[in-house]
Amino acid sequence: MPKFETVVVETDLLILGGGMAACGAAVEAAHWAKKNGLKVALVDKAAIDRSGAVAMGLSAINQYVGLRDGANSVQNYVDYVRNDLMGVTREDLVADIARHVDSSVHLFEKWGLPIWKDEAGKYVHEGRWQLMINGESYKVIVAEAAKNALLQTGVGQIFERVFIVGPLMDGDRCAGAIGFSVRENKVYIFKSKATLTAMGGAVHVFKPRSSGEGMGRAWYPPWNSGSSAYFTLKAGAEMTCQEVRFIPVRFKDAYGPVGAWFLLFKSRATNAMGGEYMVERKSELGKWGPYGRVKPIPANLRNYLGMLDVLDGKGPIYMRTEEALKKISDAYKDDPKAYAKKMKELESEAWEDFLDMTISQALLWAATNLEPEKRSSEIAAAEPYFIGSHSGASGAWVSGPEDLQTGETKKDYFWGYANMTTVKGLFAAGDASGASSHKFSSGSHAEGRIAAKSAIKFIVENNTAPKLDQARVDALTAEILKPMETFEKNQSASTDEDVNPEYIKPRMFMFRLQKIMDEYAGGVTAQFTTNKPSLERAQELLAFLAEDSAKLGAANLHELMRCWENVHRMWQAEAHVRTVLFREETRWPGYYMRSDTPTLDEEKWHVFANCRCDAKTGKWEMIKRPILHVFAQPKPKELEPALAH
Ligand code: SFD
Ligand code: AMP
Repeated sequence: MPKFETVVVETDLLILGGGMAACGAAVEAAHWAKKNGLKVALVDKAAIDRSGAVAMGLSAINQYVGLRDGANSVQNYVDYVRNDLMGVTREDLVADIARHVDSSVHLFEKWGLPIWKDEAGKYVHEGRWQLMINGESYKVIVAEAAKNALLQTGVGQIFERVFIVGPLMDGDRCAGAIGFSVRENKVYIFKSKATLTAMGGAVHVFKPRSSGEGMGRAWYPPWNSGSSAYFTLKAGAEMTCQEVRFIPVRFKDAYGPVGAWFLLFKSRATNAMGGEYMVERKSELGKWGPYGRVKPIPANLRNYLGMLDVLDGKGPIYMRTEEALKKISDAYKDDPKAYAKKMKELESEAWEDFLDMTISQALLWAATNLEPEKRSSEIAAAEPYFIGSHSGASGAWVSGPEDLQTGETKKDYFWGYANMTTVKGLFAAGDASGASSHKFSSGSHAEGRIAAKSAIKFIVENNTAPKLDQARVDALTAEILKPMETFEKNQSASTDEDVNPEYIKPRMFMFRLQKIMDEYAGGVTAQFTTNKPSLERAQELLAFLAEDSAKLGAANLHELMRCWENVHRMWQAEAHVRTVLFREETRWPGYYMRSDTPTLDEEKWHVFANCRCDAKTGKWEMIKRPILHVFAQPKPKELEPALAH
């Protein structure tokens, strides 16, 4: 067992992660920290230039409200998000992000991000809320601004390739974090007065569709492994919407996004028989209360209609790319030169959509001779992901901003500092905070800024250094490094490093977790369907898995990271199974169906389903929290015209 050096870093604000939310947090924190003479440290498991979900770039900014044009209001956005999430959303959080998001987008442009413009100089919209960008270098541009903000002001330090395992506590206050370098034999102890977790969502909790030669390919980044959920759960924070996983429909096998095709190119999706499920199955929408009547139709209901076709044996489902491109170019067909030019332009836009953010989809198209102007392309529902920033909602339960609360909401939604979790000094943003979906890359950046400003305020008003119990730190250090010790002690017990009676390698551990979730918690194999006995069986098997986690074995630092990534995934899985079990209804068909409670139950379940694991006793508690409105609600009859695209 190699010797590990312990590095102790003391700071005021600790930012965990280096993705969109963390980069936003860095920019804002640098400003307020400088004013108040405070220090900031940012820690990322990777290199922030290309870390997180935006690593490959993006081809659209999915949240732009456009307040300066007057076309939309903050309330319009809140209505959109609430409807898309089948009524379950924290309006105060969504509104807070919506009123700040445009300024993040304008900063991106100032920092050099090319946003498409039309001839009149106006942003080109993909849809009502989405802007088209040339986004291959999106993350590099955003990271550069974050680095400049922290390093050029002298207030900040950046630690790259340091994997954060879990929280350090001083009683009920978060006192920092513990982790290790993935390149050197060093354990890091970060002591802080406030900590902002922004370590993304969780991928590979469920068995992915990609296996064999495609293994590891997923829509969301495989390196976001549930560290945010683990961190907040282990600190004892209340979590929300842990049942609201996201299942995106994506181009099959390489997971290319569909937004540009549906919204910009106005493509249809049809089944193998040529039928259009959004038309043929429209009547199904009537079964889902007021949410079946809103526009746009909620993402999970759109998924569900397609899934019904697949269940009926009408798959594959196709994105009708050739038809969509023909329809657009037909307007030019009387002028052959203009027609050829338009076709070339459309073709290059279609390829760029993938080259900007899901390069492997472009490679797959090329490898299979797929020319989108000639042939349709298969789409399919992906495996479930846990992300609070897209069309899922899982994350920590955080305080809203004070100024947006009404007399009725303040008691339940506000506890002193915007974006603080229920644990003192622990803040969350981006995928790490829940019930504020549809923030995407830009809203996550804006939310990181909101949370960082608020965390600095917390530090100014609670400016005492938390105390750490050294015995606890030593015990955590030993626990973190244990897989390396386990491997070293036992490696000679078998001839194959991967099969050993005394340890389990992280890869095998992950396979077991994914199989449990896939089969019993409504994964692809189970057609996204589950029920009480299946969930209880999942819990039984997860308990065995948790026992075996003490026997994880790591041959090197890289595997040590893989061990802890999978422990993090396991905790995300546990929170999910418990919450799906708790909510005795089916609210998001298309994300998951409970076959034993197959309908919506507005009377009992128009609530947030929250959970918490007691940090001391390890006991789980399930909690219902009310859904309250900060905006006057449109009457059901007004919904459709008010929200139509
Ligand atoms: O269309 C640790 N997203 C899209 N957003 C858009 O605005 N437009 C799009 O076009 C989008 N599309 C899209 C998107 C994502 C992906 C993968 C694809 C396509 C293919 C969503 C956004 O990217 C997403 O909402 C935000 O990035 C979320 O921000 P944030 O900050 O919550 O997560 P992050 O950026 O992934 O960063 C996480 C960071 O945490 C680090 N990390 N660090 C230390 N220790 C640990 N244990 C850690 N675990 C994780 C990561 O390294 C990273 O820095 S479309 O398809 O929807
Ligand atoms: P996606 O590529 O699916 O992530 O979509 C990008 C953006 O477009 C997100 O804001 C989605 O919610 C939205 N979107 C995708 N498809 C549709 C659709 N058929 N109708 C309305 N909005 C959509």
